[in-house]
Amino acid sequence: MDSNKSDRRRFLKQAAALAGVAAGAGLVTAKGQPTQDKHVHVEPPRRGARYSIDHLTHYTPLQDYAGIITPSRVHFVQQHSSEFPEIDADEHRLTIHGMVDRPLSFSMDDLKRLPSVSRVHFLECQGNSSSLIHTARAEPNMGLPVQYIWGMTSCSEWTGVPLSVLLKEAGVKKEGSWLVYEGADPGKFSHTLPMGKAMDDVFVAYAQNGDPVRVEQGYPIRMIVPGWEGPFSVKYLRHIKVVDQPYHAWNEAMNHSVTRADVGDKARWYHFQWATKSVITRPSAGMELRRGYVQITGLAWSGAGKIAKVDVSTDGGKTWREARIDGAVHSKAHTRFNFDWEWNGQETVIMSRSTDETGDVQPSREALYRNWGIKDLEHPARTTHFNAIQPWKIARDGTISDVMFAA
Ligand SMILES: Nc1nc2c(c(=O)[nH]1)N[C@H]1C(S)=C(S)[C@@H](COP(=O)(O)O)O[C@H]1N2
Ligand SMILES: [Mo]
Repeated sequence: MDSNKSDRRRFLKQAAALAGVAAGAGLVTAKGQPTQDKHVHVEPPRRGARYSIDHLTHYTPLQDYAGIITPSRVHFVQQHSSEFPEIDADEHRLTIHGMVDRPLSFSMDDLKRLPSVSRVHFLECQGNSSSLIHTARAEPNMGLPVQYIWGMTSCSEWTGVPLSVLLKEAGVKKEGSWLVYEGADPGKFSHTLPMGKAMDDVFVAYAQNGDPVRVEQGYPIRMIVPGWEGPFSVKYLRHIKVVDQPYHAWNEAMNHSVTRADVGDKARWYHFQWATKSVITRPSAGMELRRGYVQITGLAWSGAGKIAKVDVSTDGGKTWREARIDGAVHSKAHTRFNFDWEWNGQETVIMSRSTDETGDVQPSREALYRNWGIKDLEHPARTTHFNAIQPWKIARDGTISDVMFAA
């Protein structure tokens, strides 16, 4: 072991030994956090609008910002409680227990002394862009279709401590093959994670775009599970238990599993990694187009890695041309694409199709349903993990509409 490594080990040991002692002052409290900017974000928090339990939802206005970083104040929100927990960061602890050699408890100060990483990653709710939303009626103040259908994804630069650092410090026992972990919100939102992913690129984030993690996003700490569906990224993270089997936490069993007729109505269990997706954010439904030059712009992403290319069709999918990627391409992150177009005033349909670095291509709705072995809209499988190509129809008068289920 080189001296640098052994220094670091000693440092980690000291940090762990500090655990349990109240950390110093100076951390921002929940009250000091920025709130939603009403000018940009049009929707106030709503209760139980689409779920049977208390639920707070905000959709990101994907059409209203540039580049790939979602301004923190308009990050989407999926919160399974009637209000956000107000946590005193000075008192907050993260414990690791279960099948470990040394159960540990970290204060925020302990965590900030440990080696950190800053990574740009998207988060996306398992229900984002699902056919359920395409066929639901918009409620007042939900914004344009690209916002309320696609806006349960956002992308931030997150900073925190690799989970592998914490788990190695605790010493995972041989039989420890899964984690089950819990947030400090009233519903104790919990999730399961296989050890392989936990040791790979998962981290415990305390910063979002340079600021402390926003209250709505899990202040003071949340799990970031890059590329996997939203519920894995537990907010207000409090306990991590190392276990030897997957758990079916409430959210996984009730909210996140999908039954399939072709396997005797058994659940497929929950999904893990997002497949590749893309959407044209401008021009999109609800906007009006003028003849002549049009910049088509949008976002593409994949849970499997980097975006390799994005193709755009301006003739309803008959022909495709490659879009320009603009700015940085991060792994498991939103990627900006632009495409120059001349609209001649004729009726047409525009759409984007992403390909990721593994060669996976975003499917049409028909191809997706074929893959899933389902035929129709009424099937429950349609409600999660939807990644079909989004067609926007342009009428001769320049109005634009969503034709996912009408084309
Ligand atoms: N503690 C806690 N973590 C949670 C949730 C929650 O309600 N409570 N919602 C989950 C779901 S369903 C999603 S999609 C993401 C949303 O993260 P966001 O609200 O920061 O956008 O957080 C996940 N983590
Ligand atoms: Mo979600």
